[in-house]
Amino acid sequence: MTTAPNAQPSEILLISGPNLNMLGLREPDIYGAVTLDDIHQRAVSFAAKHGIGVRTMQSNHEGVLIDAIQEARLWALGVVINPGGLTHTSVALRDAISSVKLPTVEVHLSNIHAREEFRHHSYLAPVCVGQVCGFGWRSYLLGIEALLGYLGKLVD
Ligand code: DHK
Repeated sequence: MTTAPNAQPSEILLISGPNLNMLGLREPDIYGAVTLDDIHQRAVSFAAKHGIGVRTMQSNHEGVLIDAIQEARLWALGVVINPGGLTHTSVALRDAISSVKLPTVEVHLSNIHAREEFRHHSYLAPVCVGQVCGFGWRSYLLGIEALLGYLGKLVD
């Protein structure tokens, strides 16, 4: 099947950064017991109810995340990202989000504002539509819901 030349994209990109491949094993008292694969399945089925596809990716490497964001400008409606520890360090990831101008929602499993002071600041938040944190794996679904609402793509 070919895609009409003026077809609108109907997919979003869900990105997870460093150490989030360890979910389920990693400090479950902070990050919960649900694996990233489970979160991805829940994200895909949630978005499908609104007629939207989700491409998922995780990397421990900053440059790979930047490449994914740059490529997403060619096909994605928007981005939901848990940047992991890069939240608090990465000017380059922030610049990638600014460059592509895709609406982006930042998500965190934990409430970063209630943790160590170095986690309170996000380099990405100012270039995102908004931030969801503190709701465990549900932060991902809330972030997707927020992005779809922002895009006017939520189905009642
Ligand atoms: C995940 C991480 O890996 C941390 O470095 C962040 C975030 C918080 C989360 O809560 O999902 O500080």
